Amino acid sequence: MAGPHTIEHVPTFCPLCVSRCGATATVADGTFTALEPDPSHPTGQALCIKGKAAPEIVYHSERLLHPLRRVSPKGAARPRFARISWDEAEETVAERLTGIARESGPESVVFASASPSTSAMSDSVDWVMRLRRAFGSPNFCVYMELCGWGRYLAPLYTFGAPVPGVYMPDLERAGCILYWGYNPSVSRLVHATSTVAALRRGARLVVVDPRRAGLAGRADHWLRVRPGTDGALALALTHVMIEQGWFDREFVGRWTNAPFLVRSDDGRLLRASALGAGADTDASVAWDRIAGGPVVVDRVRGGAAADHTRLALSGTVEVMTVDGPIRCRPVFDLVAERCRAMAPAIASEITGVPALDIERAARTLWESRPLAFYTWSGLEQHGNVTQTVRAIHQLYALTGCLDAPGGNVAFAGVPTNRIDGVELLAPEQRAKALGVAERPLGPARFEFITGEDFYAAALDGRPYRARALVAFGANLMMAHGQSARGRGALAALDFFVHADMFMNATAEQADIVLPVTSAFESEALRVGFEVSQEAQSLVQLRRPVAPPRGEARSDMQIIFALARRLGLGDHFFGGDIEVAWRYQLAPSGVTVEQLRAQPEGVRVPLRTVHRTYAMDTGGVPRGFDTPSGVVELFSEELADHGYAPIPEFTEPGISTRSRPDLASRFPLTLSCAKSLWFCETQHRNLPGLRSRAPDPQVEIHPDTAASRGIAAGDWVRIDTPVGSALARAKLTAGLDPQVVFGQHGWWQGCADGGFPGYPPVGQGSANLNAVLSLTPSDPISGSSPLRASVCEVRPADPVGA
Ligand SMILES: Nc1nc2c(c(=O)[nH]1)N[C@H]1C(S)=C(S)[C@@H](COP(=O)(O)OP(=O)(O)OC[C@H]3O[C@@H](n4cnc5c(=O)[nH]c(N)nc54)[C@H](O)[C@@H]3O)O[C@H]1N2
Ligand SMILES: Nc1nc2c(c(=O)[nH]1)N[C@H]1C(S)=C(S)[C@@H](COP(=O)(O)OP(=O)(O)OC[C@H]3O[C@@H](n4cnc5c(=O)[nH]c(N)nc54)[C@H](O)[C@@H]3O)O[C@H]1N2
Ligand code: SF4
Ligand SMILES: [Mo]
Repeated sequence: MAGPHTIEHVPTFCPLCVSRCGATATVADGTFTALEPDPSHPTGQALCIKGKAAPEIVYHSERLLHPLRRVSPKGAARPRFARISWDEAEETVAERLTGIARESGPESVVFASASPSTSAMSDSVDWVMRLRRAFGSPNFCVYMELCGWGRYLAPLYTFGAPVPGVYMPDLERAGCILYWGYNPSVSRLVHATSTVAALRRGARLVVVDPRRAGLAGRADHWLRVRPGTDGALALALTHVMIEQGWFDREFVGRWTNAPFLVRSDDGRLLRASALGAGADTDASVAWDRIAGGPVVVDRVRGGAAADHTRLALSGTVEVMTVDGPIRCRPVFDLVAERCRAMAPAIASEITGVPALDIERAARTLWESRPLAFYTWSGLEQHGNVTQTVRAIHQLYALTGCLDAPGGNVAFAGVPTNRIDGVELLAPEQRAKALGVAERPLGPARFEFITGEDFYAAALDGRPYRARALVAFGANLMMAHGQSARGRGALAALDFFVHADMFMNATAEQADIVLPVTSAFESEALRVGFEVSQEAQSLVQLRRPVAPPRGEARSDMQIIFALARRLGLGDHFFGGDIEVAWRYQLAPSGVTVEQLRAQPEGVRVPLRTVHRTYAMDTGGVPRGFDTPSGVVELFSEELADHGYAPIPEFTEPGISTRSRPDLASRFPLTLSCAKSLWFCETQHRNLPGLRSRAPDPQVEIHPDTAASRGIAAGDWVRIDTPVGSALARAKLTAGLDPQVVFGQHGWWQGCADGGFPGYPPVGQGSANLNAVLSLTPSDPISGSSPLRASVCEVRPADPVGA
């Protein structure tokens, strides 16, 4: 007979992906049984099916329960591990890392983490950074080049700020929303629900996506771009806006470097020093139309240059310089020319988007202001990403909506102490980041290394050997292109420790594997939920709703314990997590006790401040955090390094157009997108999810399929110049017949549901990344061309037959 039941409802949030949906957990007699949406939470309008399946993660039969040590040689087909104690595991890790750092420098130890957008590593990723920096390594491998570059770091070269990463779309007030290579219906539920609410109140929506996915079906304009040609489309839209005068003259003239003169002799900005003025030598120069002469524009634009309406935006002028007369043109004139070369009729042929649709969309973007935008994976994973997002940032600058209500705004954050240890890494160590020599402006400048650079260092010792890897989650070899090269790189390491809830294809190459609690078994601190001012004002301490499985420990516990063993305890509050949180929270006035007493979270009253660039700071405006203090349509920093200073379009490096030699064998364009049912390479082992999406999928146009003898549901081979991967055909009439869409992340079996696994590489593999290339990567960021390459699709033998 059943005893008395206790049912508890615990306010919490789901940390499984970037949405971080507010939720209520049901705990029945000590067992976590369900997760439901909590509409009182600013991100709690809905939960996706993955969140609802959370208890399956907690109680899964294949969870890692004990620390393990490898007992079979690296590269063995079936790796074997033996159980060890935490003490032995920590001791081994500390001893090996210390030894390797002593012999080869701490930079030879690479740190990695699962992306905080696809895992609960958002709870602890700042502490991983702190550990890495305290240890002395500048090398963090966390998919910056595939996931974050276009949103966080590339925009620094235009805006001096992460737009749209930190300057998020103000969906509650936007008149028009632009989603470019972003499908929140799959990837961030909270943005999807707030977008639907915005559409209900009359906001317009423009979606740029090769697939009619998610909200594209409800958009005023769905622009079906050919994968990887988004830069051309952005320039064409911008052309229409410039031609029609659909741009904010005040903002462009005053707050961007549009009026700055560019010399025709060297293509660089004209400097005051060239005028022989002697004054502010580094300042730029514009052309005063009224006075008919050059005028020095310093950072804050005092004097004659203060009246930006006098400054020319077009035309060619001759300026008398110390080198004689030089013909110059304002930046804006060059921008307009570059865009004119990509007028809709031309762009249409490149992108596949009809010219009329481009013109109409441009009108909506302008007339339905304020415009708020977001870009993501559809743009990040390309060999031309930096120039593409710069072209979009340029378009956005023209609207003048940055930092204005209803545009992209920085919701005020709860004040805290920074804990990522930025002060702990010496500049000379920072300068050793892998890849910084090849791409000085790329992610390595910010201590993020690419998969390609990690593999080159591990395999070829270029520019020095990466000898060890410390990974918190992350399925590196499955997540980067050329998985076989990735596996080789992992096997070549002298030491590899991996912390995870489950064994994965990457962890199989580890020397030590550490069991991690799932997000629902550990306490975690979240400061701000990003998507709105209300969300960003919330601080929540997530409570465990189930006891840790086996001997599993949270990432935080592992990091803090490891820090002590490595002799870095002083940087980690003596190894006491609670003391660390108190330090972090101190400026907020919120206490750990308060958070424990209020599991639904504490709201700190905060207000969004707009147009901070115009704020007065001691008589001068604050400006933008760029070298010139204004938005840089023309980037001198890019020019200094030999890159195009004004956004341009280049055809993807492996496309049917750029590689006619490949086009006959591989006539189709291959891209990919995330699955609604799984996060990245995870979750195929959960019966509740796998039963809904049992097989890897490739979307293909019905005509393209028919001409190859492929019917809906058939097993097919996706052949690329790198190899073959299996998938089942899904016929999608909305696709361009020349374009197919695969899914990455397939390897895991689901024993509890009777679904097969697939080898991560080789015969029978369904791993799309095993057949995608890491190169040719973006010259500025090193991003891989995972979303625009070539393939052929052929019928395959049924899997498991
Ligand atoms: N369900 C689920 N949610 C997730 C994840 C997951 O795996 N599953 N992963 C999380 C992570 S790590 C991330 S980074 C985010 C990503 O979130 P999103 O960026 O929204 O992810 P995707 O759906 O892969 O890509 C967005 C859209 O880009 C389109 N696209 C593909 N190629 C191109 C192109 O060349 N140009 C343009 N314009 N569009 C293109 C795809 O068709 C897709 O609809 O999602 C997070 N949330
Ligand atoms: N072809 C193609 N390739 C892609 C992408 C694509 O769209 N197409 N997307 C790219 C992007 S945007 C990203 S972000 C990467 C994602 O790459 P990863 O971040 O490596 O992706 P996941 O598959 O989510 O792997 C996570 C691993 O971390 C573990 N894990 C989950 N939660 C935790 C936790 O809280 N703690 C610890 N210690 N471990 C945890 C999981 O069990 C799993 O083994 O893939 C990239 N690769
Ligand atoms: S979208 Fe789904 S997986 Fe992501 S946080 Fe929300 S419920 Fe969790
Ligand atoms: Mo990501």
